[in-house]
Amino acid sequence: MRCLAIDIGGTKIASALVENNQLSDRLQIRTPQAEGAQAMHQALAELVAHYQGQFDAISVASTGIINQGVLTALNPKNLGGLAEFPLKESFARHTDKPIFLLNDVQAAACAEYQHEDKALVQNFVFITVSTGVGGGIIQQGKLLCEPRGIAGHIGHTLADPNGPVCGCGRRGCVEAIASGRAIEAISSQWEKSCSPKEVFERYHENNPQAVELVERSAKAIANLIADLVISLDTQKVVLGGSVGLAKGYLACVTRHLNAMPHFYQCDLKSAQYGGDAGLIGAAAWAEQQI
Ligand code: ADP
Ligand code: BMX
Ligand code: ZN
Repeated sequence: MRCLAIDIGGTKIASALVENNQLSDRLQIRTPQAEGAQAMHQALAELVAHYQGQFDAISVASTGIINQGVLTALNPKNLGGLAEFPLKESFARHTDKPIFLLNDVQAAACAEYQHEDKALVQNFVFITVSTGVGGGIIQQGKLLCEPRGIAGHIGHTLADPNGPVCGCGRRGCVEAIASGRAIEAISSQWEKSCSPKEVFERYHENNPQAVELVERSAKAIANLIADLVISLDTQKVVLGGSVGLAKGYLACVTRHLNAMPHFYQCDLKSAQYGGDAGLIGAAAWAEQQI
């Protein structure tokens, strides 16, 4: 099957044709910000038009809680204030082909779990550290996405009861401390303000402000992993997202995790598919549903 895979994140929308885990004609555009639902409809329409006639199905991996074809943002600030969007209907306007949908990080988990030895790893979690912090949980070999698409929203577990208020309305979520947006909220206020990408450049130059900020994010993710291991018997975690994949980040999380008692530790790796995990996982998910 030739699948048009679309990965909608808070910062970028990636798309590609996917067949047997191989990508072709990959495109990337910025996610419309503060421009409302109409701009999102328009962006998606243009994407589908580009691939028209070349796919057997569309599979969408999107940020947000995906339930009954509708995207509900847990943290609307990640989507420029867009709280709800009729994702399936938006695509159905432009195609008669089957449309599959799931959360972006749930999709990434499907992609990365494909190659695990199922006899060795039954409990697996993908964590993305990107615009937000998301998770895809595979428990006893099965992706948790029923009944409401909420499972895996581990970026909204508690990191610090006295931390900043998260865009979801709760105080002290992991996402409000570890995500790209959380890093940017602080680095944009520095005297020499900079982007998260530049924070990592300064981190590698041992700039104390940058080191503190990256350590704060990585420590929250290490604690999140420890909580998963002790509550779900998670055997392996894979990290993705532009912050999760940034040079030095995995090593930093690993150092914090290894400092914990051994019952809280697990195997920790980077996403093999890198920034394409969501696209490949969306296509794999569609194959599984047919
Ligand atoms: P999305 O959330 O749309 O899937 P990304 O995974 O690219 O997109 O994550 C976007 C976040 O990552 C933004 O907060 C951005 O500032 C940050 N970011 C982008 N590139 C880098 C980089 N090279 N190193 C660290 N952070 C980055
Ligand atoms: C947020 C939430 C999750 C998403 C995660 C990572 C929204 C809009 N999104 O926690 O559904 O999986 O961010 O998303 O509430 P990304 O955009 O950073 O890839
Ligand atoms: Zn939150």
